[in-house]
Amino acid sequence: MRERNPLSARPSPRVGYRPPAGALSPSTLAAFGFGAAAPVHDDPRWLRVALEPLGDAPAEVWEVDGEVSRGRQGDLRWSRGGGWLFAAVECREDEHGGPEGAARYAYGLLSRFVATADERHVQRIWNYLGAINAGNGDDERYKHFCTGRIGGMGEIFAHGYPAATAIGHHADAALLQVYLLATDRPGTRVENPRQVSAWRYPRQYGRTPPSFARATLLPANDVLAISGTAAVVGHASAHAGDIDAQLAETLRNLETLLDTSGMPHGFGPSAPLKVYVRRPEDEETVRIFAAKHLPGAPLLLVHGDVCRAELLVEIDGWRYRG
Ligand code: 3EB
Repeated sequence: MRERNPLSARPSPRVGYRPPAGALSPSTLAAFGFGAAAPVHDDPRWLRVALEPLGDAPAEVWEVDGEVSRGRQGDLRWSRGGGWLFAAVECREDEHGGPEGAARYAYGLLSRFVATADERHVQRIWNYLGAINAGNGDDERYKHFCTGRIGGMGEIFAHGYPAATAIGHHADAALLQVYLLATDRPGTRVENPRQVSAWRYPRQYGRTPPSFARATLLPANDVLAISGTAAVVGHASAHAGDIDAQLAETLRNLETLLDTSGMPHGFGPSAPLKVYVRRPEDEETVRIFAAKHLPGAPLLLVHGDVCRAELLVEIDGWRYRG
């Protein structure tokens, strides 16, 4: 058996989109189906995400080097292998008093679980909640989610926030899904010099600022894990209602993250991306933009609402160095 050099970080999971059949192999850390028509597998590594695909409905698959073990503990399920940990919580807000209580509960479970794991450095986290923009002003559901999230974040987040995505789904509005990727050493958090860090957003965006980093360079320096990225410049939303201009601004933000982290320019075959589209009728516009500006990038488009009502599109994903 080959010994692992203790000074070198484990290679990052390989992320790809595949047909859902056969998505799970012994070295699969996690796999995701999208929407109500996705298959159900009784395996803790499989999560059916409550976002409907636009167009093809591939599965997203994370592969690691090594055998993967797995288990469940109440509302939490986990898998680990090759130095990497996947953990997910699904819960119902009506059992936790609403979006704030559900977020506090989900983050509490995840924080306590990760705190006792070897893989305690959370690199990336995803959040899907229903009716994200319902409610006015400080009562918008996303803002309550932000308060619960920070309340449930334990010690493991005390040294800085992971890269994240928070998107509104259109399934059962009470369903909250949160999942994360962690490993045994810290990654490098990356902020975007074009944007105010989310945790410093001014009061107008809510009582509790969103707690996430713009990206994480994974410990082996081989992949940039990119947070949900939208047309935010400074702290303001740009180009309200204009899908073409928002896509162009989002791409400027994505390119800035590559520059800032020292990753090579451009998004192509080594950058699997997800695009969250508020208005399904914008699918064609998004595909035309992607064909031109993200040539060859594996893409998964889903119907999802960005956490600010005026934003029509958000893009997240991975940029592998080679
Ligand atoms: C923004 O830039 C857009 O609350 O976890 C993007 C990524 C956004 C993550 C989150 C929110 C989150 O502020 C919104």
